[in-house]
Amino acid sequence: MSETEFTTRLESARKDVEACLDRLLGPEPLEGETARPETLMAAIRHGVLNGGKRFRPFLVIETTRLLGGPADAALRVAAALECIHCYSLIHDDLPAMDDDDLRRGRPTVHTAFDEAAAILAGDSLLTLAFDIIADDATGLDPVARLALVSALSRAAGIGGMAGGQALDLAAEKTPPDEAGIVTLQAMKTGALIRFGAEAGAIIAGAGADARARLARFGAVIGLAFQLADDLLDLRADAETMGKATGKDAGRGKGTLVSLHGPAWAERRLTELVAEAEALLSPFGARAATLIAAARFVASREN
Ligand code: GRG
Repeated sequence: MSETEFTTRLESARKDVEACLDRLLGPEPLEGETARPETLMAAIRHGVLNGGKRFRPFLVIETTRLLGGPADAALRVAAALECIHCYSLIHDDLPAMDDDDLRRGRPTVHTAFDEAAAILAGDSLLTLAFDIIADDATGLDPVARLALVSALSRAAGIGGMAGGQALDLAAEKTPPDEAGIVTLQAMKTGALIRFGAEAGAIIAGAGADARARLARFGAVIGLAFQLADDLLDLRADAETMGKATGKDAGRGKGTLVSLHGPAWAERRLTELVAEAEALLSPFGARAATLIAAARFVASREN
């Protein structure tokens, strides 16, 4: 698949996901809700409808398509996953964590609103994600919905993203060794990406083999995603050398790139893309979009 064809696919998924998120984040309370407070909704919308790549949702949509699963269910699960990703970014930007003023080129939620609003926007998105999946409107049988809820809880929680963030904060005081860095990154960044790929198998009702294969594919491109992110940070550091201050100085410290250097990272990215392709080889030509996704991750520029 050419880069242009891939970009068209990614863009089309992005539009669908954003339209779905826009509907799910409307002002009208759902059955069982009392009201949707205006300022809270504005903070949530600020943190979600603000121009992300929507790569994790794309994986849900494309892995479901690969296995012939229902596209409307995939779209809702994709939107749920993006809600969790956006919650994590909103909380990560808080002063108690990364303390960032800008996200996706716009003021962070706590900067545009306040810290309490950012905490509550994140909390609301985290719970909403599970409601979106559990709702009858997702259209999957209850066993599949429960499997998705369980897999997403584990990807986002103690042994996944939140745990990875805890390890990352601890790493500022005690730098981890190489194995520690790999574990931290697999949890903090990799777990949601892995879920994005595995979700298609659950939605399509695929067997354990396909599910394990797609989960492994997700884990491999999750590693590539983080490695590419570390390379981008290194380049940004090089550009701002001498100008960077405080937390922005040396963002690339404590990463595999800082341990082994950019040339090693480029080689490792090539290996990871090859591994991702090999994992999808049983699916033949139908896997072309996901293989292009692996290449996109490794060569991304933002
Ligand atoms: C607060 C529980 C909690 C977790 C935060 C996601 C995260 C964990 C921290 C973000 C720090 C960071 C920049 C990690 C590197 C990889 C990453 C997740 C980048 C952002 O994801 P993209 O590139 O962003 O998909 P967009 O904006 O395109 O959605």
